[in-house]
Amino acid sequence: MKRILVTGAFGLVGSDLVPELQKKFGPDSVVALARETVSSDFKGILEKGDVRDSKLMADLVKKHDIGEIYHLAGLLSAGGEKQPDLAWEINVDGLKHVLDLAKEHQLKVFWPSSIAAFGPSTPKQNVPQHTSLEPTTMYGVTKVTGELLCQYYFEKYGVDVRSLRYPGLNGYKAKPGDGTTEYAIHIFYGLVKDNYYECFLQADARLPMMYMDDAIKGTLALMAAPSEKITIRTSYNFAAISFTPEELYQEILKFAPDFKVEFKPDSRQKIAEGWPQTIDDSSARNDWGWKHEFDLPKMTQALYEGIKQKIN
Ligand code: AKB
Repeated sequence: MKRILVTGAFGLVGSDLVPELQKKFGPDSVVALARETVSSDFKGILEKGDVRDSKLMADLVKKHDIGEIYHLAGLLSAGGEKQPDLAWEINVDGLKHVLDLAKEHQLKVFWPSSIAAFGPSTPKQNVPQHTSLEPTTMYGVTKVTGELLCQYYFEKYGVDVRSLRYPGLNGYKAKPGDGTTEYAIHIFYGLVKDNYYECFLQADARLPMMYMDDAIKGTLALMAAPSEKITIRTSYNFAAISFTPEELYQEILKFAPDFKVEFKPDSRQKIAEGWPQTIDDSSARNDWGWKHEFDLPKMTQALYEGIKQKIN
C-alpha cells in the first residue's frame, strides 16, 4: 500500500489525525512532516522540512512512495495578520506544490479551508454552501484562493482533492495556534493553571465550533467517500455547534464555580466579527453522511479532562 504524507503533522489537527491514520492504516503507512515542533512521544516515520520547498516535497513523495497527502500546514487568522507574506507563501504556494505533485503522481489530497473564507458580506446565520466569499484577513484570502485552486486542479487535471471549511476546532493534544477561535482552548489552560482567563473576544462573539474528535471523524469520512458522492470540489461547509465565550464560560462554571473570566477584546474581535455565526452544512450531510456527536457540554468535559491530564 502506498503511504500517506501529513504536513503540519504536529499542529492542532495533525496531532489528532496522525495517530488515527496510524491506527487505521498501520504505523508504517504514515509519514509525518514537521517544520519545527515534534511531540516528544511521537512514534512513527518522521521527516523535517518546509512545505514551501517544492524539491523537498517532490523528494518525499518519491522516497516514501506517497499516494495520499493530508496537507495541514498553514498559518491561521491572527498569525496571518502579523505576517501576511508568509501566510501567502505557506498557505497558497505550499498548496500549489502539493497540487502539482498530485497532478504528476495521481495523489489524493485533503486540504482544509476554514470559516475564514467567509467575510462581512456573507450572511451571519445558516450560511449556504454557495455564498459571498469576501474575507478581510490574509488567512481568509489564502483560503478562498486555495478553494478555487483545488476546484481548478480537479476540473482541469482530474486531481482528487477534497476539502472542508473547518469551523473553530477544539482539541487538547497540541498547543493551540495563533487563531481567533482558539480562545475556546486557551480558556481551559487558564482554568487549570490559574483559575483565571482573560478572553481576547467579547462575551457575545458567537462562532461556529467543533470538537476535534468530530473533525477527525468527518475528515476521514470525506476522504473515504466514493468519488461520485463528492459534489463540492471547492470546500464543503462543515458544522457542529455554535457558542459564545460567555456560553462556554457558563458551561465551565457548572463544575468550576470559582473560575473567573474577564473579557478584554483585542484585534481578534474584529476578525471574529467578519465571520458568520452558524453554517448550513447540508451538502456534507447529504453527500457523504456527515454527522457530529459532540455538543457544548460534552466538548467542555472532554477538553477539561484532556488539558488537566496534559498539564498535570
Ligand atoms: C482561526 O481562528 O484562525 C482558525 C480558523 C477558524 O480557521 N481556528
